[in-house]
Amino acid sequence: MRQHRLALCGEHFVQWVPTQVARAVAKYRMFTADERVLVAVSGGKDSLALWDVLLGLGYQADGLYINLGIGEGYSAESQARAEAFAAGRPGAVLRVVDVATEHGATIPELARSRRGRKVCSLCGLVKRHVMNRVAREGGYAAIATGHNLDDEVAVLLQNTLRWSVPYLSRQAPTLPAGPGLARKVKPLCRLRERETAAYALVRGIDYVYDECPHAEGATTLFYKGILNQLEVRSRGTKEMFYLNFLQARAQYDLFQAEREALDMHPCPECGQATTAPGLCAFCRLWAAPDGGERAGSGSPKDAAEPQRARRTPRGH
Ligand code: Q46
Ligand code: ZN
Repeated sequence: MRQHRLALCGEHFVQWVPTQVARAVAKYRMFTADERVLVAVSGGKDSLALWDVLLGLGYQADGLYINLGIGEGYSAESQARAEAFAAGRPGAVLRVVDVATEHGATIPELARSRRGRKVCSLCGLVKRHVMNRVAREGGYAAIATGHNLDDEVAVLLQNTLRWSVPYLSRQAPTLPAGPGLARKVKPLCRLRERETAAYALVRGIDYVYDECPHAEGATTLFYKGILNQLEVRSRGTKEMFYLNFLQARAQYDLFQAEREALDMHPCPECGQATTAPGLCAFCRLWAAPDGGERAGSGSPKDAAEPQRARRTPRGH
């Protein structure tokens, strides 16, 4: 790990990763040992590595798998990996939500019936809603997602190039709870993608290697490529860009006006917070044939964000 000037063998690497996660959990006040955490697991390396680390650290971490009905068996295979992971850890609880069973359509079916809406945008909206609902109903203090440093930096670059203040204001390792919204945390935010992959491999975690078919060509991947090139020229660029952003944000209380201007109120249908007048975006989606508001291209890797009108497409 050139950016840390550190080289570890497998045995010591899988001890080092949890120390980094524990440090991030404490530094960004994500949750305490007394609080229950809901880990959003996709069957991929990041989320399963996260669940593995949190269980190993002794946190009360349950998993949530959301079956989106994607691809020729992609969702089924992902669910199988998540279930196999849970089955191999005595006491681990995996909650499963099947979107088609609960709401009557898979994500691709929903996208087909809502012409003009991008699959990833709809998918992110549905996942955020389901995560919040399960967290509320289950009494979880926080929802943890497997976003790593590369994910965070790529989204930060996208949002910065557009000076998309609404999204920049919500990019943080910990987003506090709001009315009807659980706290959202990203305990892997200081680990690189290759580090979470290495951790999963050394730990023998069986994860889905394939990306979601809809992730192909996603703009996030393009920005990750650019950042990797920058990193070759200047080691540590990713950490510098992300950590200095967080520091400036805290030091100068950036985005305070934006946060204060947010008019969040509970959706009359589902109770989750929204800035939209009347029903939230999720409830409008299933209520109206055209799905209510328009959406942009969306971000392939879902993240934590209040349900609100999407002014620009770079939600994270
Ligand atoms: S699952 Fe959903 Fe992602 Fe697939 S459809 Fe797009 S948002 S790419 S993280
Ligand atoms: Zn609603």
